[in-house]
Amino acid sequence: MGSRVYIALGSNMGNREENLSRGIALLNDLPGTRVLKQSKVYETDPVGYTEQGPFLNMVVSLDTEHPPLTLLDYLQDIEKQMKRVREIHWGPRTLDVDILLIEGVGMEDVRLTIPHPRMFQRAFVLVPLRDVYPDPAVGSVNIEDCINECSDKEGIRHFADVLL
Ligand code: GSY
Repeated sequence: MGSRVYIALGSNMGNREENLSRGIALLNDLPGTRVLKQSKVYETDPVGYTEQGPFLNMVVSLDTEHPPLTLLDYLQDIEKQMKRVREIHWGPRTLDVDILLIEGVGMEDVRLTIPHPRMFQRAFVLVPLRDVYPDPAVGSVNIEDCINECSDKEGIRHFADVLL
């Protein structure tokens, strides 16, 4: 069915596990969409704006019948439903939902770039991606090699195998 998509989730406000759980349930409830795999849960030191609490980060794979920009609309709606508040740009958020990869798709649109333009520099994305991605490399880019070059790799801690 449709396209295989890899999505990153992050939360560092409120009940972080509950936010991730609810976000994944909302993804699975989207029409024509089915969540396939969930990564382990990682607690990660904030990257960028560092005066904020640690994140919980995960990656899920899903199949969807929607084209990329329609899926993006749905994801932004999920972030709204989660009452995402962002008083500081790059600051704390209840739930962040980002499209990383869509199999067979490379695109640059004002709203959406695929693959995600910063994903290969962020261990908080690549470590959970490695749990669910079927190959050791994305195209010609080896995931493990990228993780080793990420400046945030020391700030990633295993938090839980699965969400409760
Ligand atoms: O890009 C997503 C939001 N975000 C994160 C995040 O999810 N995890 C960590 N560790 N740092 C972050 N900085 C931002 S912005």
